[in-house]
Amino acid sequence: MLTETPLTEAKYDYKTCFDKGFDAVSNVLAGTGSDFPPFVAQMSEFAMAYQGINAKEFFANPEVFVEGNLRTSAELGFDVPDLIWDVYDIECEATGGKMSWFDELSPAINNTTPLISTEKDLAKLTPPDPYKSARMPFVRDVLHLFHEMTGKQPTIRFCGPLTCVAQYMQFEQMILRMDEDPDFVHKVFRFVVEEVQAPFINSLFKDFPNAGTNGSDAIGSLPFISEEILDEYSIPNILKLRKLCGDRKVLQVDNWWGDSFAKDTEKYWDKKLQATPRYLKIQDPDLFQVGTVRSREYATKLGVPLQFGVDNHVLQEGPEEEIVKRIHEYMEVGTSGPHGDTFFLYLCNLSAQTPPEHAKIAIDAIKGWRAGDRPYEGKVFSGGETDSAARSGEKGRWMGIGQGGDLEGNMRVALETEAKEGKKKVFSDIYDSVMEYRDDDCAVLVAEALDAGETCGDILDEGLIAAMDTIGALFSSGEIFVPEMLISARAMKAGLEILRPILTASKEPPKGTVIMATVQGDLHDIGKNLVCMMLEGAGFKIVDLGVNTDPQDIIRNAEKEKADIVGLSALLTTSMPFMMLTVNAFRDEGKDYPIIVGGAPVTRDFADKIGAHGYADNAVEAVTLCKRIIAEAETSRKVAV
Ligand code: B1M
Repeated sequence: MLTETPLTEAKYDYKTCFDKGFDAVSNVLAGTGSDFPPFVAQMSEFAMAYQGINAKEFFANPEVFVEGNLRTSAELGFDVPDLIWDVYDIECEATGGKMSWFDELSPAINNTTPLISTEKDLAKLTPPDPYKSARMPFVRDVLHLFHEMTGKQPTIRFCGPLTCVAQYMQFEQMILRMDEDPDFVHKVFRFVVEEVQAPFINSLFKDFPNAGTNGSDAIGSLPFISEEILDEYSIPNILKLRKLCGDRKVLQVDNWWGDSFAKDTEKYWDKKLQATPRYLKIQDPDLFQVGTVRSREYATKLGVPLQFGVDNHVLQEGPEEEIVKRIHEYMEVGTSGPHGDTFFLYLCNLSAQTPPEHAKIAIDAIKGWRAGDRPYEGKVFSGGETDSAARSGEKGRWMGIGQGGDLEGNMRVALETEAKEGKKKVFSDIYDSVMEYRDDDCAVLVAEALDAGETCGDILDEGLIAAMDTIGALFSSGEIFVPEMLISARAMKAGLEILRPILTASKEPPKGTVIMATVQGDLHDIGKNLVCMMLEGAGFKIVDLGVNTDPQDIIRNAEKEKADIVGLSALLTTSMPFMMLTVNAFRDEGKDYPIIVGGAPVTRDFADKIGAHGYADNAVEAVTLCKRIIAEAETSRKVAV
């Protein structure tokens, strides 16, 4: 239940109760070593829920935000409080980005209509005023209050440049424009870094010259981007921002994932150290995949301080034993070797849904280990074949990648050879144009195939769909990343555009119509969009309702489009209940559509529990599932006739 005046007067001395923790963290970062390994936690949403505060107040009222975080940290015994507001939004919001606010979840940019799509949009934008625009003053007030209440230097939080540009341009648009018009994307980076971020951060440094900083970079990691994008856009802009902010070494961006996807993990860590020179941070799910021992060895070799991050899902879902095991291993391996006294632990992240008991179990596990209680001493669970343990429940690797690689050797060559075997040249040329991301060629080849008398159905099945099948398999196996998938889908769409008028005129039906939506309260759409692309590539008509979608809107559109299937995606545990509400709304109104669900936190069990018709772990499975549903409907129609 949310209360209106949630906080009672403070009973903790915030000026002293975190002293030991602050000392330990600064000794770790200085490389001088700490008597005990401290921990830090991303925990603002957890604090909001724990204190029973409405998000609209928590993320807008500096007093409530700071007090809520400090009180929760003191009450639960955190080593240090770590105040992280909705860092992904501040810069874009202050430039005019549209925000969505919720009651029980941090606010977020809704970039369904992005702020920057064209040169004209960019030219129209006025840089924000760091002292006046939107919630930039909220951030300043939070830092001042934190300093007043704790007597400690605050940490200036900001959005990593690449994620920040994605907020202005929308992720897919940013990736596609990097391929089509890199100069334009570089211009957007220049605007964001030079005219928005640097002035904002420097204005905060004016008030707190000795503050620390940290940039959050959700999208700045593999497999959302490729190593080439990292090298061309991400790292240079982090370095530029550092330069523009007085060349301070503390200017850092530390929350990359993707270590387990890198071709050369140690080289990836070298790159991470450019973004965060003072320490190496490796977090789950990648840490569990790559292994703590290998990570520790690398940090020891370089003599850099090390941070290990425990997965949000483990902290949230438990079970208790998994939380304790994970923390104990990370503490033990992290503190081993000659540089073991420059290790700290990270709890990433305690969400609004993390039960307080789990937070307490985690903190007790850390403190118990420090006190010498070590039931798992000498045991290492990470880095082995048990990678599914990186996720709770039945799910495999992150975003469904890494489950399809059952071919030996070069999977791409094997799949391409198989797909093209015995194919007419015209179809294998179309196939190749998609595989090689050649949009213009794809459109020309499809037109030529039509002129040569090939049917739309054959062009789809033998050329475009066959290529998207291969792309899906390569994505599942981790051989290609999200950018390649987006770019190949663009080539496939160029071919599809040539067929579209003929398909419409001939009334040749698509394989089925699928309504797709990210559910209410949720603004994540990268996974949903990939599912849409794969389905479109498989010959389905897609009606994409976007993000944060009201159940009644979904019903209305399902009716209007005479949908064969309704697809719901969710990335937040907080938005999963809206999946259930949507399924219930269909049921209550007697609308019997097959509803399929997916998204990282969604499981088959959950799908069954809420009465969804189907569940898919990833985009490739979603295509198989939709094909099956259509085939079953076809069979029962025939039986009925
Ligand atoms: Co957010 N975020 N995020 N985020 N974000 C997560 C999901 C989180 C796990 C990070 C963390 O804390 N470790 C966490 C959720 C915690 C929880 O709920 N337990 C989280 C949070 C909390 C938040 C905010 C509240 C801010 C914050 O971090 N405190 C805020 C919320 C905004 C809101 O929605 N209201 C927020 C914001 C953002 C950004 C805007 C910065 C950005 C989203 C950009 C965008 O989508 N346009 C973002 C991102 C990128 C992430 C991470 C890094 C990646 C998510 C993603 O795109 N995955 C994520 C952490 C992580 O995973 N490392 C995180 C890639 C995508 C391809 O995978 O969507 O799973 P996925 O799709 C797969 C399958 O699941 C499946 O197919 C896809 C391809 O194979 N699939 C379906 C998906 N939908 C399907 C539907 C189907 C079938 C299959 O049938 C219909």
